Amino acid sequence: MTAQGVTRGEHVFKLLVTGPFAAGKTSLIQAVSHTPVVETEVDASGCEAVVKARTTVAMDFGTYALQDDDGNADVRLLMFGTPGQERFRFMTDIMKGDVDAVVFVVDFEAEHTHAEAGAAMRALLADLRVPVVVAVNRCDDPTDAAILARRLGTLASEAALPCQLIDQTSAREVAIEALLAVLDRLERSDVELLDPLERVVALAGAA
Ligand SMILES: Nc1nc2c(ncn2[C@@H]2O[C@H](COP(=O)(O)OP(=O)(O)OP(=O)(O)O)[C@@H](O)[C@H]2O)c(=O)[nH]1
Ligand SMILES: [Mg+2]
Repeated sequence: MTAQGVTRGEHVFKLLVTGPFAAGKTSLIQAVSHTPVVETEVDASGCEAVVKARTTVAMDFGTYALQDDDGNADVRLLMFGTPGQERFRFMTDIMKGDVDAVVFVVDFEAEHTHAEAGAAMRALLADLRVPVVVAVNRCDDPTDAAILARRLGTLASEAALPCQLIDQTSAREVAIEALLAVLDRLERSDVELLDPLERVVALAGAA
């Protein structure tokens, strides 16, 4: 188990937020983080600059905490976002240690990225063997999101969410889905949590 209790009763999980260039990884972390986001965006150059003005060159870091009724943080997600450009792929290798779940972000409308995204996602999951949540950005239809996720290579049991990652509520749903995937895996592997799953699900509903 990679989760560590930082204070009594607190659980900390590490999420790796990754996916193709311009999929919406930084947007997700910016939308949900409860702490100022550490980001490493610089002006894009070459053909990337046509797609968007700024691009991540090292990592994004943000946090998301779920609190109980007394305002104590019971669960904290540490979200590490990778760059999307191929030339920075080594950053993913640096950041993927001790990950509890992967949030794989893909832009539904950027069809030209999907084949390569699928290959990268499958390789990553074969290596890490952790739960994945596919965040299908710029998509409103759960069926479309599920079909794309299956095409990328997920199992039917793995979560695929349609989302608009510039929207806080939508991005939060993705973060909570990732937490539920982590907890589900912990339950299946009989790793003891101090608090039962039901409590965290209730907290997620109240967030
Ligand atoms: N309309 C719309 N735009 C979005 C949405 N999510 C992200 N964007 C925009 O898409 C662009 C790319 O988003 P980023 O979050 O920078 O993408 P990224 O995956 O971090 O990109 P790299 O780090 O360069 O790989 C930005 O201009 C965002 O504002 C969305 O849900 N709807
Ligand atoms: Mg980025």
